[in-house]
Amino acid sequence: MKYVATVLLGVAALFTTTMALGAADEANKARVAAEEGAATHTDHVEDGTAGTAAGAATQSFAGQTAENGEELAAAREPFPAALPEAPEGDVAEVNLVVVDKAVEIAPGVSYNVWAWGYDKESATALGPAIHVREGQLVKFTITNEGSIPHSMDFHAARIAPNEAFKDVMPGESFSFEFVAGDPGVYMYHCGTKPVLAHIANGMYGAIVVEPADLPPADEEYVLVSSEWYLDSPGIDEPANLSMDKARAMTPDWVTWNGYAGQYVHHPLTADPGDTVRFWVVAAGPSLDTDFHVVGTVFERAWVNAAMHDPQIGPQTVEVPAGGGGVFDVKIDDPGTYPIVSHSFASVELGQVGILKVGEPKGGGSH
Ligand SMILES: [Cu+2]
Repeated sequence: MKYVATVLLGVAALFTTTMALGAADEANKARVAAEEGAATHTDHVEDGTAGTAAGAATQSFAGQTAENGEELAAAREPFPAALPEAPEGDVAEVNLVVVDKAVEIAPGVSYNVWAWGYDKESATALGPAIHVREGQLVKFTITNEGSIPHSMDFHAARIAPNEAFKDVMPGESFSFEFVAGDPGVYMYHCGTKPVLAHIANGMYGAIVVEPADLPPADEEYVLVSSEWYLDSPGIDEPANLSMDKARAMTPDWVTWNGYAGQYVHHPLTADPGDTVRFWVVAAGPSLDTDFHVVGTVFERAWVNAAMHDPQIGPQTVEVPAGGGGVFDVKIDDPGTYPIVSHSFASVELGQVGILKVGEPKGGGSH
């Protein structure tokens, strides 16, 4: 109970002050809250339920950012959230390369990921948002330029996984194709064992399979949630995966599109009265996302990305790990509207962004 109370207090502070995640005092509150959470978890492990070496292995680095983290976050180019164009015609070619590299996942915090990209230079964690139209043939090629085997599992595909989703050795390429026959937004990820490690190291992304008959939207954004489990703070040198923390589901950071609070520093935008569509995937590897936009109600929600039958007017919708959802909001009043998982421990750990509608008055939040 103490942990819950501490998190709620920390979140209240986060929301009533600057919303600038990573600001020193907020980061400190987050760290203290998370350390108490880790302590609670350690007690649990010592009960013998998890059977792993706890203690130092589960020390939390939550909220620990570089001293110049705010400047770094402000200067950094955010992961593109805008839905890219779908290709014309009957075929969508998707060629992704995998490389090992260190990327930033929070202000001044770097981590050794297994990165996806259209080329080595742009590869990062997560992989690029892919947009195809219902009925298109997706011709996919993975090229593994990393140091260990990887693979590709498209949740949008109906295909024998033992053939299509097989491991691809370093230095090799592999192709398969499928018809994008089921509209929605889907997770894609590396399915090589241990899958927990490959997803936790950044090997996921979203593919939008757009149906022909969707009502129009003025702005469309793709948001992928995921959590990060660090074996060090990642400030002086890149962190690697803590498999103990990943198994225990005690993340250090939880992010939209791979970087804590990036759309607080670089808000998503809309004009008053716009219909804004969010294509949301919860990549996990283990946590769900309770999708909520503060200050509004969903105009339409295609729950579980089942595109035939939207719900009208829900406030918060669960997006399960490995699942998706599609959400329309229509906001008339200019302002800054936080985009969160309403499981607020995740906000505390970085899963918050801002939808900036028009030219807001004042600088604060609700
Ligand atoms: Cu992999």
